[in-house]
Amino acid sequence: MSTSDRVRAILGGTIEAYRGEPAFRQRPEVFYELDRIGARLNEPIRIALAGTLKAGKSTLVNALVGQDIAPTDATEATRIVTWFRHGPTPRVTANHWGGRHSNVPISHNGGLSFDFRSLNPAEVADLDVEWPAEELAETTIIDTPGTSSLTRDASERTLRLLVPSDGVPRVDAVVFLLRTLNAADVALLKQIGQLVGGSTGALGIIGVASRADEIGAGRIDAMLSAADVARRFTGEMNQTGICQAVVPVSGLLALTARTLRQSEFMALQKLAGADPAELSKAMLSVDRFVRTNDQLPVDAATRAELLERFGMFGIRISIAVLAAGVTDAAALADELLERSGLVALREVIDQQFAQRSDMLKAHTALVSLRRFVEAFPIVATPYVIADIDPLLADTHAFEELRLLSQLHSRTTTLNDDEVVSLRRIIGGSGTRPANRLGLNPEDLRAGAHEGPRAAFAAAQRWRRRAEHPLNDPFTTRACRAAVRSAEAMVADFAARGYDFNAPPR
Ligand SMILES: Nc1nc2c(ncn2[C@@H]2O[C@H](COP(=O)(O)OP(=O)(O)O)[C@@H](O)[C@H]2O)c(=O)[nH]1
Ligand SMILES: [Mg+2]
Repeated sequence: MSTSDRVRAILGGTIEAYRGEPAFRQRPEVFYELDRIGARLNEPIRIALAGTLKAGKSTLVNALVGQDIAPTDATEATRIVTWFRHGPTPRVTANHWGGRHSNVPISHNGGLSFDFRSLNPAEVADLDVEWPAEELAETTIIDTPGTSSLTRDASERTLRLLVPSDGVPRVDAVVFLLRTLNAADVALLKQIGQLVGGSTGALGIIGVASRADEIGAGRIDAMLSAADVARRFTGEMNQTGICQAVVPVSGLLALTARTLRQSEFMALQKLAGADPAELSKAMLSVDRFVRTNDQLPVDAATRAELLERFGMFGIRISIAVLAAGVTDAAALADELLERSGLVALREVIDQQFAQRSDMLKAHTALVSLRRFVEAFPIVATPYVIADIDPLLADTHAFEELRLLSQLHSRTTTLNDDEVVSLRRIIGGSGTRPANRLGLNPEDLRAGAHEGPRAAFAAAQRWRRRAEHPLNDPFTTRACRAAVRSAEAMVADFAARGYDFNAPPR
């Protein structure tokens, strides 16, 4: 039985138990809540974007969806938690605090904006945006108001979502955007980390060094310095033991790449063909770039529009790419997307969240259910908890997730190479066998023996390493987890009849 099925079984038993309690039979809200916990197991994984004000959260939502649907900058809507889900037609609903729902008119001028004239934002608990974007089919994305000491109300709304007082998780994973690493950010991150992982460590937070194109003041090597900053972030955030990975991303560049217009491509091409001396003078600063200048082949208004969409770094990079011989808009878009960091972020999201989405959702359901039966105690409460706790403790995938975050901050007696290979085998670079074993997918084709051999060797090696007399308890625990991960692959390989790229049975 899969972990999700076991969670469903526990939930079914719990619902029966509440039905058997006279005190609860007439309380539909209790059953509504239990149904909701179960329904979430079948829904897309929920990923929230959080971080300080103007960190670039809404822009990154748009970049991930590939469309301009999240309002950016300080409009009313950016002060409210907004859910972006897949739906057949565009629709925006405001959920009011009292439980009332109302339809919000959508207006389109460049980006999407919500018409709040008939609404009082203070009365709105959250906004629900349904949108027919393929990217949302398997992921629900939640945009949150920035956290800052200056906007208490917005910060509280975000905290209520990410660290709810009832302890019932509303989201499965968090992408946390940071431009700097200050004490307030770290404190919030820690608070979130405690909840996301229950009391036993984080189960899904990725750090993003955001607006990465601005880090090098728009210079062409900006993304390189952004990678340095991300490494420093990673180092410092690893000390906190909260994030599994930190990636530098420019949401602006990614969104522009995904929505590049032919007219923009043509304007950039004209600029790339301008007199080099004139062009480099104009590119010295933002002010110069948007100034009236008859020597440039593109008028000032168009240059200002380019600046808004690409940023100075994006324009520099585009001109360099065009000068290097790229001749069509699609190739330029690919190049920009790659450099934006979005491709890398998507890969990390896939490795850390999407491949584990069933496990993350099962974890959320177990933690939610545990809180629920404690909050509404019945005779069966201790029995339900007795079912949940061993599942939380024994499910190997949960242990992998806990270890992945703890390995950063805990000292072990493993050397650096061992840490790298241990992280990999417990799924730190993806949960597929090729990822875990560091093999090419071709090595795992039908009839090849590299896969089972590597998995078997890994199981033996980690078993020996687990028995080393100088291990501390944490090191032993991590090595034993690696043994279990390797053994699971050996078993899985055998079950697939040695066609290792076949789907698991
Ligand atoms: N240069 C640059 N600007 C960005 C980037 N992401 C967002 N911005 C700008 O920063 C401002 C705030 O962005 P927004 O997405 O609304 O931030 P939020 O408050 O975190 O949702 C907007 O003017 C964006 O155009 C980025 O990656 N690079
Ligand atoms: Mg925003």
